[in-house]
Amino acid sequence: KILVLGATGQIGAELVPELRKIHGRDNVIACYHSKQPSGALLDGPVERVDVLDIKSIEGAIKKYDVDEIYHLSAILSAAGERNPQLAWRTNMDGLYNVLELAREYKLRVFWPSSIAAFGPSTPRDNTPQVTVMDPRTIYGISKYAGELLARYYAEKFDVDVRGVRYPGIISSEAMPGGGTTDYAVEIFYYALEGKKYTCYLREDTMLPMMYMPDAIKAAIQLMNAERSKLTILVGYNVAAFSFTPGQIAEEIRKHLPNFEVEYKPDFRQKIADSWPRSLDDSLARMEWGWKPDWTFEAMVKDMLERLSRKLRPA
Ligand code: VAH
Repeated sequence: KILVLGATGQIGAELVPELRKIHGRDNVIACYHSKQPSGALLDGPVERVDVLDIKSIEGAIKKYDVDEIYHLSAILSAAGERNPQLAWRTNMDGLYNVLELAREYKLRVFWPSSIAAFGPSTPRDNTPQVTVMDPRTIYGISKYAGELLARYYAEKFDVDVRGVRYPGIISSEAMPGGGTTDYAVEIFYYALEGKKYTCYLREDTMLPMMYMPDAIKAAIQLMNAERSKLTILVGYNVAAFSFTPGQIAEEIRKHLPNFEVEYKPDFRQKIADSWPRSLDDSLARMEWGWKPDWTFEAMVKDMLERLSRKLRPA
């Protein structure tokens, strides 16, 4: 049985249905804490779990006879800067609790890191897998520390934990919550509602991004990989495409010609400027066959099609 912690978040909302298709609806438990599950998540078992309470997670592990955990619960980069103490506890103690239970119950774990683990002195173009890491957000610090802690548990206690460093993720089913890359999802809603979008990043801010179907594929592919072939286990760079707010606005205008965007950078500009513009994901390609399916143009077209169906129900 598989426990998905953080199932009502941006990734969980699409990962749970995909895992249920593969493993069977009743074998994937969608766990939530503050945000109530809705929609497709209710097509199978749901459970309220507090990742800061190890007994709460342990209760779910025993109740469902769990042998695998996808631990997605986290407070993201922008939200974390508004409450760094809560972000550190949620991101670090939550991961620590999951790793301790994985050690005790011999569970397999998927846990994502992020490009937020890089920082201002990291080479920003084609950022290598192994390079200078100096995260400056509490979220990025917790993600880099999480990579070190997870790898320690893998080496010291033989815990089978695996993960990738996700770039910004664009999704049609759930909004991201409190990230720096959220603009790349919000912008589609404004375009489809015929409203001008005020972007909180400069027009030329280049960031690595990925469409959700590819993000889900990366997680499942890595968890299915032959463990002996994985040299770093967690923190694999994975990339699909990079774009700027100006470029995605231009691509949307190919479908919605009158769409307008104005740029009013806020505190998130400094976060974005500390992150890579593009990633080198050759190690993931070499060790477990990573390769994105979606191009930037195909993602924009698919997002507009899916959201227009959602916004104008038949
Ligand atoms: C964020 N969406 O913006 C997340 C992600 C790389 C970005 O970690 O914080």
